[in-house]
Amino acid sequence: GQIVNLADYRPTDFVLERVDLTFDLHPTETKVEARLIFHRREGIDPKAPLVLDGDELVLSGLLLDQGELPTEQYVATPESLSVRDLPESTPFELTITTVINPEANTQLMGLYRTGGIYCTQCEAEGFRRITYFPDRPDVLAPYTVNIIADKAANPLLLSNGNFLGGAGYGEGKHFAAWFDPHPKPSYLFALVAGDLGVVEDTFTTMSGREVALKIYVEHGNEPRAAYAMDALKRSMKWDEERFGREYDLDIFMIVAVSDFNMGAMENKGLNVFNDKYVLADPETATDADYANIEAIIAHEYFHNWTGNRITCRDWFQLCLKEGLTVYRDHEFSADERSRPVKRIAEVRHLKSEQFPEDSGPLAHPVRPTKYREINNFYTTTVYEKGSEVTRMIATLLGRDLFKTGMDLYFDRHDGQAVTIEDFVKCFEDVSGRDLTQFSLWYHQAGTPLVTASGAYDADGKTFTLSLEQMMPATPGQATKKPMHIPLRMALIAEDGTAIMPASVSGAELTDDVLHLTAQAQTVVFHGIQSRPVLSLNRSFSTPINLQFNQSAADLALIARYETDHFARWQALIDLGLPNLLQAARDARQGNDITCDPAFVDALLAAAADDSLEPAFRAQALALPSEADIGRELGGNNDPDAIHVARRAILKQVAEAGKDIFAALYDSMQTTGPFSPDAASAGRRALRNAALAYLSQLDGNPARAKAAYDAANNMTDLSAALTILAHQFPESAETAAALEHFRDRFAENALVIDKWFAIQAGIPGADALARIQRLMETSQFKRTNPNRMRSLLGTFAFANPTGFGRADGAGYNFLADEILDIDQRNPQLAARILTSMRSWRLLEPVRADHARSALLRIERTAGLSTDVRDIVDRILK
Ligand code: DPP
Ligand code: ZN
Repeated sequence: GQIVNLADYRPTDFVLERVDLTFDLHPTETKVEARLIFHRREGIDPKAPLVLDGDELVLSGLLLDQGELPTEQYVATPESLSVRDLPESTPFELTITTVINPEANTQLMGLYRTGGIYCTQCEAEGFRRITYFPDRPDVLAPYTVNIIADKAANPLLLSNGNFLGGAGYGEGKHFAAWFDPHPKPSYLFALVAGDLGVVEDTFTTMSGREVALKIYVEHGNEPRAAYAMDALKRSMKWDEERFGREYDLDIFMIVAVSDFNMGAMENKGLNVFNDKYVLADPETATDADYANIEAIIAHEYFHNWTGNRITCRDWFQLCLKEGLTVYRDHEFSADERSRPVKRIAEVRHLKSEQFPEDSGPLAHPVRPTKYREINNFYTTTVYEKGSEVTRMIATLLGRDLFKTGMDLYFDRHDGQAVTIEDFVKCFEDVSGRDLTQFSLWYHQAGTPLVTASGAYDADGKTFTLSLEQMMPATPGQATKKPMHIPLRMALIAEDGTAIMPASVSGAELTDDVLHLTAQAQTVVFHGIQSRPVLSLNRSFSTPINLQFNQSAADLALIARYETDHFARWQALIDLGLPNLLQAARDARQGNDITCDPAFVDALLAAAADDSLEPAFRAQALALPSEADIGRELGGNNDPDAIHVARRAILKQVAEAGKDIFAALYDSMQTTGPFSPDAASAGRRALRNAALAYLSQLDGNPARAKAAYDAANNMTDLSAALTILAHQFPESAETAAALEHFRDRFAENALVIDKWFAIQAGIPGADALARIQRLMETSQFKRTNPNRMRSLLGTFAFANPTGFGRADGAGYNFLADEILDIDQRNPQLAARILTSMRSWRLLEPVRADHARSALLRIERTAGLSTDVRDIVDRILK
């Protein structure tokens, strides 16, 4: 675990011209022959050796231009191969043979086995587990791949690019050859072999080329890939229409596998997916699953241009491909669904996942400058905040100029491995804007705090807005410079109409974007005829914490009249949050819990407003989570008090809204055959929100049980089961429903994951015993990442009272599990361990327990670099 520094970047000494790989597949002894053609870069010392990366490799053969090499000419260790006395200026060919064991590869990095098939995952540094190689993203080459395997077990032999041909190979074997003409880095290499079912379609690109589309799934699952195929075709079309990007091979393949560390992987022409993000049908997938499939299919497809055609110079630039591609998939989903509802979901996710990261010990810049383990930088900061930064560039430039900048980026850098500076330069060049200050968003970690206050002067007809920004300290960055913060805003009159100022001084205002660039700024709006209500940070134009003490009446006015529906939702949240925070303090003190009627009225008015989309109303009714409340409280947190407080507020809303919820529960019923479209999903979400409130009031499980029995799709079924389990964990109805659910879906691993997750989220101190019982069941599978995330991940990330019980048993349990998982799959262990990143916000007794559990991990010998890096940073 050496620390890698951005400042140390330099190009390789040798240029890789081409790659020719031959795999002789075997479950435990796969032979890999890599023929690599290099030449020494101009100006490089003729004595400099060629040094290649490895990871747990054993060299079993090495040839230079097909001749044996004397052993004194090279040094091979599991981590590297170094060859000296290589030709000074002419190209040469190295032939490297390694033998690897896919069956024993429990890290799921490199070549491994899942569900009887061979599959690869090479991002970020998995290729070096296959062969010795310059395993870094700025080494691009065309690849030829030959695959030899037992024909009966592996009728399918797939790799990147276009299919060249195949034939029998004797002894029951056959082979296939693939050629990828697009130079690519090793992290985009993929190989899949085995016996799978396929769903096929075609797509005709904008220039009229026909592309074969194939989605490979386990036999029997073919019908469940139809939605993914539909999403793929819509993605291909959208990228042509919105960004002018056309697909560039004859074939595009997706393979769904059941053991996968991440969501999916954009390997050139051969995406490999966690099957959770491919498979769906009404009986087994929720509306959220459908939305995720659509988004992730799009995301990986969009990488073909933002990531593959133009890739990263080094891993510090990860946000170059990820932030940009997340932004692109967000825009796609917004166009395909409801833009404001999509934005609300994005901001909820950003605040619940990225904000805690950015304010805790794991905070890092969107473009970091050092890392110890790159696997730990596939974070919400790089992805989601990276997307927000891209969105802000689009906000600063406007939609058309942003598109022009993207066109320039594609033209200028196609085929290259580039940096964030190269990307930003394109937008400076097309706009003439200096983005130096703006670029601090890439370099300064932490969520800016913006404080705002407004004053209306009726005599002078002015509205004065005072803005101040504060950048919190983060690890390694004590002091920071003021940022360029683009705040969308509107001024609204008491009657709900928009107020247009005659002029503005003290800040640049372009359309509805106010530019905060200094540490403090006083902005004066002139010609304001009546007291305005300010709606600030519309559509969450900038990812900040905003401190702006608006009256409940002003917030209610925004909630009622804002034309930006995101801002309406934000106003409802801002109305509700102080109530939740006060309730948590009161619960801690044993006081009565009360709730401001202005909030309840505004919330119920939105819930009952038929002019609003049902999905929007459901988002309004979903109050901030317990973890959100804890983050807003900001310290000395008692998860039990937060839980009691939130439940009490929910109940008060339920009481006041009883009739509205009963009416919604009836009227939002969808009829006819199931459709996963956004409007139908919104109706289901609103209906199930109403059901959850009504069940709070009932105090018994009858209504939820009836909903469970009546459900004819997984969205309704799992919603009812969640209400049963989380609100009535001890009831006979819940036990019966859980058993029924398990038996009905016993054959479907993805549904059984839901069964585990729902139970892992049941609040209360007995959660741990439940988790331990579930780990004893025959359905529990330690080696499957989805299963581990469903059970342990849900427990640690989404069950604050169960995981954070006062005696520390939850933290201790997790520590044991992390140490165990780390033996097999360090990446997964490190990811689940990040659930402890906010331990310093806990009240002292729990914080002490958490620290002890973390110290126990830290003091364990033989930790992976992944876990070592996270635990050290969390404790620092
Ligand atoms: N590059 C992958 C992605 O698209 C990482 N698994 O997110
Ligand atoms: Zn990605």
